Amino acid sequence: METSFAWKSIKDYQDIKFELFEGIAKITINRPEVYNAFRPETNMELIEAMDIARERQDIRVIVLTGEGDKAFCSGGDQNVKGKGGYVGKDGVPRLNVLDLHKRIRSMPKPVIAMVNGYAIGGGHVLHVVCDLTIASDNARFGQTGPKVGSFDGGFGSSYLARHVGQKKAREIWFLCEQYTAEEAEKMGMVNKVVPLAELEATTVAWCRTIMKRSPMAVRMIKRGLNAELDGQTGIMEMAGDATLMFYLMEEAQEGKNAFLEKRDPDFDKYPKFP
Ligand code: S0N
Repeated sequence: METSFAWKSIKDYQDIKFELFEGIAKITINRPEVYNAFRPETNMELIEAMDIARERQDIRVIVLTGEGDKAFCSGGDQNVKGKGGYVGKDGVPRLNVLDLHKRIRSMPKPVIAMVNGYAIGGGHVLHVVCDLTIASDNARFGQTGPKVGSFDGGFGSSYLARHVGQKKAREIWFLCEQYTAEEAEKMGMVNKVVPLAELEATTVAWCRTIMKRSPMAVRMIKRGLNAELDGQTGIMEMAGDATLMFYLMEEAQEGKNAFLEKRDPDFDKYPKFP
């Protein structure tokens, strides 16, 4: 099994690392001294990296992880929690991790959480929002909100309940206990558990398999699975991709060409599928 990969930096940041290997973008929260807790600046950098990963043609899959072998992410940085959110260097309180959730959710490429330790609080929500979770055997999962004065009633609850069921989701939030990687896998919120030493190799292997699949088919599956939960926004995302595919058809091009050529479009020549 390969154990090291030639990750190349895409862009330098303060709180994160953003690297590329083959078609895989790896985004690492790089604040190990606080178990990779996020502050507003961390989320701003994560959001920018996600936007770059969305745009770049040479990126097919995104992996989100944390630096070191202790934590994936321990949620909001309690040192900068103020009234109204987490306070950045500009003095403004923000809950901008929600903008990151939206980016991950609407990313037209798979986002894989590579959980290498604690996924706690907002860090737990981050792995929940990702499309797949691959965890090391030392990983621990749990919510802390009702213990430390926060909660996520958004994806961190409703999407979690789609993974583990309503009763278990309520248990996770009401009790604020921690769960082993094995327990999390049994509950259905983790796809695979591997020894820590094999975590990256396994994740890269899964990415390579996904990259052999049709990007459009994978994209549409993500849209379809999201649409069930995301209401009008989910329908809009899926309909947007249907429009994208329609634009690729001659039938749509005939409409545009007819307009530019100042003639009536001839749609009769296109098949009417039963
Ligand atoms: C992770 C835990 C369980 C690890 O325990 P352990 O092994 O005993 O290590 P510690 O000594 O506790 O930690 C090591 C060092 O790391 C620092 N640290 C850890 N977590 C944080 C943190 N979140 N913020 C700041 N520092 C942290 C420790 O202080 C320690 O440093 P030193 O060595 O210098 O003392 C344990 O650490 C733990 O329970 N951590 C806190 C987990 C937590 O409660 N996180 C916050 C939960 N709330 C949120 O995430 C907010 C969510 C949110 O903002 C939100 C709101 C609306 C909608 C969505 C969200 C969302 O985020 O999703």
